[in-house]
Amino acid sequence: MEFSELSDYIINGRAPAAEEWTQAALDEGNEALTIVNQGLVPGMDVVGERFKNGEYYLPEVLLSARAMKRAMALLSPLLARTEGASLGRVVMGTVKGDLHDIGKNLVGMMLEGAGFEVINLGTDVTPEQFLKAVEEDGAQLVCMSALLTTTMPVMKAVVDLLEESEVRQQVQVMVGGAPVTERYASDIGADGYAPEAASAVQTAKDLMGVEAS
Ligand code: B12
Repeated sequence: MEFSELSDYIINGRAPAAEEWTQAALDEGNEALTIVNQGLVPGMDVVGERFKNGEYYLPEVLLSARAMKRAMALLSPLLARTEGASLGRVVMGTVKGDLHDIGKNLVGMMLEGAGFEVINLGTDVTPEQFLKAVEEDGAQLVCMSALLTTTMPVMKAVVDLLEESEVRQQVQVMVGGAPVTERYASDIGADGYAPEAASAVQTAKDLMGVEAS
């Protein structure tokens, strides 16, 4: 099977075909992570390029996002590891005003797969909701995602709110999303940044003081 076939199904927004291909690839013994990295993400990269260049409009992007989600639904349980002690509790969400969740969910799946316990607050999450979740769930790591330059400042609002309440000392903050940079992360007072899901796992482990495996 060629992974480019799956990328094409994502690019062309063909959800049932993406789902069938993914199932067949799993049946053939391919690793879930390989399918994500070699089929799904390259497909979504092309979608992003086409959107940027004005070749794709929102309806096409939505169809691609739907195809991506269908395939991810099959892979998610396989990436999630259930056995063993938790490496730590993570609260994650896409910040207020922002509805992009594909990358965030990918990071969440990878963190779960690595052994973290992930509480996913979804999208459009207010600073108050982040704070409440940290307080109620006793999280040690907050992960925030933003895909719009206009919603990036909400990340700072969350850091500031955690700072104002007593909980900042007990949590690490990691941020990410296409427009976010390492520099921005440090400017707003976050503890960590990662450009993509695999390095997000390593950064999370570093922040939590977990030995590299
Ligand atoms: C899919 C998509 C959509 C879908 C979202 C579907 C969904 N459920 O997520 C829909 C169609 C809904 C959409 C809507 C809009 N979108 Co849009 N969208 C995209 C697109 C094409 C791909 C995003 C994606 O899923 N990428 C694939 C994933 C795997 O990558 P990722 O998100 O970057 O995540 C990776 C890393 O960033 C990182 N990461 C992500 N989060 C986190 C968090 C942490 C803690 C860490 C460590 C790492 C991390 O790891 C991930 C995995 O490797 C991008 C283009 C692009 N190049 O990003 C535009 C893009 C983000 N959208 C854009 C725009 C403008 C919009 C709209 C405003 C359009 C409109 N006029 O209505 C709306 C806004 C809606 C809203 N309020 O949020 C612009 C943003 C421009 C800007 N700089 O602000 C982009 C860049 C397109 C463009 N070039 O113009 N969009």
